Amino acid sequence: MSLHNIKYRLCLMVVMLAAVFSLSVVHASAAGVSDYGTLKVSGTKLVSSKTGENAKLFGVSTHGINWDVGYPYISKEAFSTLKDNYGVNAVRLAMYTTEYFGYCDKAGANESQSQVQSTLKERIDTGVKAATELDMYVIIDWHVLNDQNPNKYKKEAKAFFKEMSKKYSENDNVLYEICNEPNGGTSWSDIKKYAEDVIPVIRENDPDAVIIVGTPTWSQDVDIAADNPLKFDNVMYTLHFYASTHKDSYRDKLKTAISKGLPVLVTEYGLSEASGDGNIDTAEAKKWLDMLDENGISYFAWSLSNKAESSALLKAGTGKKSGWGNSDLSKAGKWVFNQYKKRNGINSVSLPGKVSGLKVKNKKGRKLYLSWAPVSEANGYQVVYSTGKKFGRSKKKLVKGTSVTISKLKKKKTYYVKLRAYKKAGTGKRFGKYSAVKKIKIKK
Ligand code: IDC
Repeated sequence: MSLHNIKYRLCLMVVMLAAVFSLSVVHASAAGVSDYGTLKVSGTKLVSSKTGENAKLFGVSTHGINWDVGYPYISKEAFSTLKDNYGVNAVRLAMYTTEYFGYCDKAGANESQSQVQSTLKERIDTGVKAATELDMYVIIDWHVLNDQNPNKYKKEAKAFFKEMSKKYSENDNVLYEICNEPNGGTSWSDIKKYAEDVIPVIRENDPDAVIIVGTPTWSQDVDIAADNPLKFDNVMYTLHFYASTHKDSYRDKLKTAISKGLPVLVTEYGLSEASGDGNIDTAEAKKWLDMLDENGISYFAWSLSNKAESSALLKAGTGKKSGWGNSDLSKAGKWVFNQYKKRNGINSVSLPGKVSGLKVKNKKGRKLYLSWAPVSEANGYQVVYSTGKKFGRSKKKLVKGTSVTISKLKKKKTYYVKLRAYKKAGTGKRFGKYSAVKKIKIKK
């Protein structure tokens, strides 16, 4: 093959790759914080305080944020890939309390305990900020595991949740999970004692945040919690399952809990065995998700990681920290995200058309006036503007009509503006193609 020919083929490949890539970009988003608003618990369900409808979270949990297979995925880029490509609308930040340089027990790191703690709190802050900017919900998870009984570090937990609930008291999108998985014989009454001490600490700063409480035996015994629930509002109880290990008898526990009126949230599930590795069982996982959907229960997949274990959603060892396509996902990841796309119903409507006729004019006082031609069947439009050609650090705005004024722009700066139509679909929105980009300089 001649050199020319090789060059030609390489060019062709690049063009084809670019075409494939552009197909996988942003086209949908599940219902977000701007749709549901603050969440609250009503009966057995998590509901929107705005509309009263059942709020459905299609969630993903990080791996331990203490760990190099977990924290690198705490970013706006990673979360927006989850949101835009798969309709994920919530993330869970799992912070181990003991393992892997845990918050309470650094276990041999070459750092002081308080350095470990401030690093972990910074990671949480990055995650909460990213989720907030992306209109997503976020759970702050106190990941009790090796420490078994949450009472062991109750003092630390109270201080931690006091700080978190103060810091995020204005956030509509933060949920608190106060003990991941009590185990080692920890009883429901032990857990209740812990919860009764920790919940008021959060309530003092954030009176109506949703608080999630773990249940005995690695958060399996929701049936036991249902016999004697806590006396607080806006509390949910967690059930965790790993489909290859936990089957009918565990679904029966859930059935019992629901029949007794317990509000349940699945903050962790996997397709794998309980170890997080081994066989994956999609048939059992499907039974679980069907049951959860029928009962309006939200769920979070464990875990957003490239660790070589079958529960990890990314392909083992993949280097990409965001922007994953199908080939970057593990078997479990492909299955989970495919289910999310089906179950959130976003793809159930056709794409809206591309916006045409965008006009942009300067308006007095550092403002721009935009107008465009309507797209048939659109429920609204998303306007995107930025001072960067490539729309880095862009701002986004949802608009119902076919014109809008955007303000607080920077004097003498050149702005790039584009927009796309959306249709309401399932629990979220489906976006059409972007209009042509307009460029305009803000007059002084
Ligand atoms: C697992 C991780 C694994 C890690 C192990 C111990 O997948 O890489 O080595 O923890 O820290 C849970 C726990 C969750 C477990 C997961 C799979 O909440 O921390 O993660 N699992 O074992 N409960 C049931 C299963």
